[in-house]
Amino acid sequence: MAEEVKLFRTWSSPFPLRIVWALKLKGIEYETILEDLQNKSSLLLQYNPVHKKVPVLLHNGKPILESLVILEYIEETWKQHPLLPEDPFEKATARFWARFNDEELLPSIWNASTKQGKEQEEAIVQVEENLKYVEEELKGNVFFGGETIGYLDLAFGWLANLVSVLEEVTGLSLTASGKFPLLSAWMQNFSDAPVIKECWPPRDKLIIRYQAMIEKYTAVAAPK
Ligand SMILES: N[C@@H](CCC(=O)N[C@@H](CS)C(=O)NCC(=O)O)C(=O)O
Repeated sequence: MAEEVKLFRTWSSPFPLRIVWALKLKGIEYETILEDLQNKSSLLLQYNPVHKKVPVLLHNGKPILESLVILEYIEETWKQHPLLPEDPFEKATARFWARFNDEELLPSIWNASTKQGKEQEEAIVQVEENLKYVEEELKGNVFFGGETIGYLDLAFGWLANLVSVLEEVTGLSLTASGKFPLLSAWMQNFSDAPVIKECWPPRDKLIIRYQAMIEKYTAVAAPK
């Protein structure tokens, strides 16, 4: 029986992109279901009733949720092109940094882009501290996964295009100032890898989308 693999995503969201890349790297055929997050489909609500978010991976009728969990599911289900290292310590380290990305780095970059005044200044300091850790992780490696793109590259992948989009929208310089040369080189190498490159959403559309999002967040946060 042919396998059923469906991915619920949007055209622009960074978390589902991790799954798009993983499926491409492993050569898995799948169907894309594009969601409008302002008007979520009944299927998305049915499959992800807790968070009601994308991505959702549907494999033979079974929903798998949360992008990092989905990456591990893909890794365990389809063995070709391994994404995680075999060594338990290296595997644990990759998982640690993926969580660091989602729980610390990403929120700090979002805060730096959307807050104002003192809160923004503090967020920028936090971003710099966080990026120093990331720079350290790249020492001696082309990719976080070593010589080839792996799980941690996919987890950090959003940095390679969205940070520059946010920088263009906000006028901030978070990574563009040459302070993180290894990270800058990684961003270039990762972005240019054919499997990754072919999946980037159009930059001009992203700029418009994030401009609108940031205006909305800034307006909500501004004193009346
Ligand atoms: N921790 C989740 C985050 C997913 C997430 O935030 N998805 C956003 C799009 S990038 C979403 O679906 N938002 C809809 C909403 O918040 O209502 C993951 O890694 O999958």
